[in-house]
Amino acid sequence: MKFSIVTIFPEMVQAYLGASIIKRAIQKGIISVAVHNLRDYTTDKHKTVDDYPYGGGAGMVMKPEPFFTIVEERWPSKEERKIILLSPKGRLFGQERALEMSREQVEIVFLCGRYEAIDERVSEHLADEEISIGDYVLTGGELPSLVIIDAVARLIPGVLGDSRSSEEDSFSCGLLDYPHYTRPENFRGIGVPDVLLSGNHREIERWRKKQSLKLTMERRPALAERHVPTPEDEDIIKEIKEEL
Ligand code: ABV
Repeated sequence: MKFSIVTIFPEMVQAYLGASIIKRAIQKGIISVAVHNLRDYTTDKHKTVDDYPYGGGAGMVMKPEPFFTIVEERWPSKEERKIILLSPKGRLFGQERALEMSREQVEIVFLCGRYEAIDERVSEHLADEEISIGDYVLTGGELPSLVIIDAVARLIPGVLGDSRSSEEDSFSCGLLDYPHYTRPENFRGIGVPDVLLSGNHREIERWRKKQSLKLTMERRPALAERHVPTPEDEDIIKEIKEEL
């Protein structure tokens, strides 16, 4: 899967891409991430990427030309690209969108803005989609791009080791993850739930499912509502409610 990031701070994203699982996925050739400096697509001697806002007001606005120039030069065919603009105004990114993107056949290009804003013509006439990673305002689209690449990459077969499947983590089944423990069995007087030491795998699976359901109901009621329970889940949910 091919990703590109367009930014005025290539070094910010290169640092993250050069470590751990994403680094290995790139080395293995499962994903590629090309990082492009937006300033290389300016035409004036000062490499200007921003200007004052029409209508006045505080802050600067990123100019449309460098974004249009790089896209038209590097990804001229609309059929072979998906242009994503990161913005707090975008549609909210989540695990479902990550899974869809992991099956995407065309190159995904992230346009990162800085300063207060990007000229509206970029979102209206160049981007295919505007995406936000959450309801908070960041200083630029670089972290959101990396967040999305990270969430998408780990869903592509071969990126995580075979021992680590993405099918069991929080959200993949629509529920929060259950609690995990490792050695020692007694840490500063704090033990491990007996059931995990019992060797009874059916009981362990049931306990884990109950913990997941309970935590999701407590912390993320909207997520819990969307979960479609199996007959065994129904039984566990009844038990949780009786314990309240
Ligand atoms: C993109 N904040 S996405 C550019 N939540 C600047 C700020 C920003 C994004 C988000």
